[in-house]
Amino acid sequence: NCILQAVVTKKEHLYKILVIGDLGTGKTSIVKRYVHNFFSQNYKATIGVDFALKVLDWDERTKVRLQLWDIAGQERFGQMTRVYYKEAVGAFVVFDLTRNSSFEAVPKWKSDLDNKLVLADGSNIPCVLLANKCDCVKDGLIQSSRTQMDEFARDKGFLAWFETSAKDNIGIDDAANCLVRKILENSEKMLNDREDELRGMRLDDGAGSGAGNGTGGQSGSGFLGGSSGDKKRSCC
Ligand SMILES: Nc1nc2c(ncn2[C@@H]2O[C@H](COP(=O)(O)OP(=O)(O)OP(=O)(O)O)[C@@H](O)[C@H]2O)c(=O)[nH]1
Ligand SMILES: [Mg+2]
Repeated sequence: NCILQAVVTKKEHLYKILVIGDLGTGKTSIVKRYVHNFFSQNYKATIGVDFALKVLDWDERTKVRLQLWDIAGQERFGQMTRVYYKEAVGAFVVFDLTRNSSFEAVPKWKSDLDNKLVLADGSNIPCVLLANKCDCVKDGLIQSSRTQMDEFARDKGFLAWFETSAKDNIGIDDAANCLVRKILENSEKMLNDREDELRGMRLDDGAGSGAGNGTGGQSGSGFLGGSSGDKKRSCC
């Protein structure tokens, strides 16, 4: 009985997540490390898009399936990106710490994303910036660079940024957990907004029908569209 109840009450979510950024920054390597705990030095450019599925037992009541869309860097803000972006609820933008041009491209990837995709409530999808190949930077980033990165990420509307290495398995789980936490928060909020909206509609119906309200305890003031419009950004 207990097992049956646990199965029944477990919430399952399927989320589409994008992995974008310049050619050769390590998108495929990050996905492979995250999903298969595997790394290879060989570079094989992605053509179009690759898919991977990561299943997380988030907590005892929540299972999360992440459908990772690993998009070829060579797609560079083309028409195809719009098709690939559709219905995604979160994203990683990846740059290569050893290649400045890949960092300079970050704002372009971010604005391409924001221009082509918004959530149901009109806000941008949560996006985490990954500074990859940190194993190649001797002693890691210095403090002033970190402060600059904090500012850059905030300024460009990223939820957070992480130093990562697909090679040495650094930062990837933390970055993914940060993104998933925000996505779950967003979907909970959207669900609540929708429930408020439906409740408002029901109350409105009751008031409109004229005859003394049937459902006990509901007072008259039905209100519609209770969306707060408060799009708070936060870092985890
Ligand atoms: N040292 C080091 N090399 C890495 C890391 N991540 C990826 N690489 C190497 O960088 C090269 C490119 O990696 P990919 O994962 O294929 O890059 P990508 O972003 O998927 O490239 P496209 O598919 O062309 O967009 C490969 O040779 C990888 O082995 C890392 O964290 N550290
Ligand atoms: Mg790739």
